[in-house]
Amino acid sequence: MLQASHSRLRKHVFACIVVLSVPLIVNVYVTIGFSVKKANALRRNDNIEDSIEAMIDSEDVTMTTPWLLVSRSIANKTIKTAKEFWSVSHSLNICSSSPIMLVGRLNIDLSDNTNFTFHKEYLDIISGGTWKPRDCFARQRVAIIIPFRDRRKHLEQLQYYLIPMLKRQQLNFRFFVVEQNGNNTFNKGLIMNAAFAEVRKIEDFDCFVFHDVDMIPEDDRNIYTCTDAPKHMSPALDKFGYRLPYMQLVGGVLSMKPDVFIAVNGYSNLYWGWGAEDDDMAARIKFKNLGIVRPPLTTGRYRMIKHSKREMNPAKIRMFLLKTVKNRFMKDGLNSVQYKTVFVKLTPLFTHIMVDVGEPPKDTNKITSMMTQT
Ligand code: UD2
Ligand code: MN
Repeated sequence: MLQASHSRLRKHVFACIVVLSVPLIVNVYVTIGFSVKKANALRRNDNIEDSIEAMIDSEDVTMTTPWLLVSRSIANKTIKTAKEFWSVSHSLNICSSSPIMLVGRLNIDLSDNTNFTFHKEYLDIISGGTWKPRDCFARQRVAIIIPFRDRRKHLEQLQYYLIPMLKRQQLNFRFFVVEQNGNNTFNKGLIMNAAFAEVRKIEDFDCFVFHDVDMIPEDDRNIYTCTDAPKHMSPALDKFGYRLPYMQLVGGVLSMKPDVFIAVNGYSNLYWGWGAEDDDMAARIKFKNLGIVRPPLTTGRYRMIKHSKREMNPAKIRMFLLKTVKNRFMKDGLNSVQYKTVFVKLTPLFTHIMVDVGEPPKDTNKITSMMTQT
């Protein structure tokens, strides 16, 4: 009897131990499972961080990037990161007009000591060259229009300084690089008009900044937004001893609201080769009584990357055109621009618009005779 009750007791104790240990085993198993999972997750995170670091440091990315098209995997990662970045939606306050992130005067190094092809700040740029602040509502949507041909290094140098600066300014921006196809004489005014027309088909903007590719801003307090009047943003240039050489200068960097650009009928289409299409724009602004706004010389500072002078528009034609602006500008400009769009491509840092603008009239006298008829 005692024997029997002992063996029953042993059975009970055994059953109790089994019952009690099950949760313990399950618990240990779950805990181990969780820690394995957590460890894996952390490792994955590390891997992602490592690979981003590797992307930034990689010679591969920086040395073999044709035309800034970084490898597909990086582009995809960048797009994914940026999409996640923007999927957060909440009601936002309007961004400050002088954000606290601004640093003032910038440290510009244009020597080959800097690698201009990649910057950490590029990681959340959406393909096509778009960005907007996440925690406030940008004051303006700004299109940066860069006339371009054969200045790839300048473009890399410009974006290297301008992208982080525009992010600090908390603007909603997008870069458009507008390239003239082929080797015919460059016509900056005409491709600016083509750019404006093409960009308007793609997206709405509050502000257009017409930006020479070789103009590097030296101070981030020069805010890239539009005022009601056209704003000449680059009054202080190293090349001119950081002084405005003449009151009517609007060359370099000029911002305009779209309705203002339309009111002056854009740029002239008739200036082939270097010179005076900017002075023609200044005359349009004058004839429309719009006035020119400028930042102070302390902040409207730029460095122009050194380059050789390009083929000039003959002085005779330039002078003739400048004398005829008043009677010509409402017929020659945005409303008469002729071009063909060769392609529009999204690259990681800008929207690339290739335009064919034909060739200049063979007979230089033709321009003057055309103008006499109008
Ligand atoms: C001055 C003006 C510029 C323009 C020009 C007269 C300033 C600071 N700049 O610049 O705005 O009006 O005189 O035409 O006043 N480009 C190319 N590839 C070329 C040629 C031109 O990309 O082969 C683009 C590029 O964006 C360049 C811009 O056109 O920055 C102006 O041409 P430039 O730099 O040769 O003329 P520059 O420095 O005399
Ligand atoms: Mn230049």
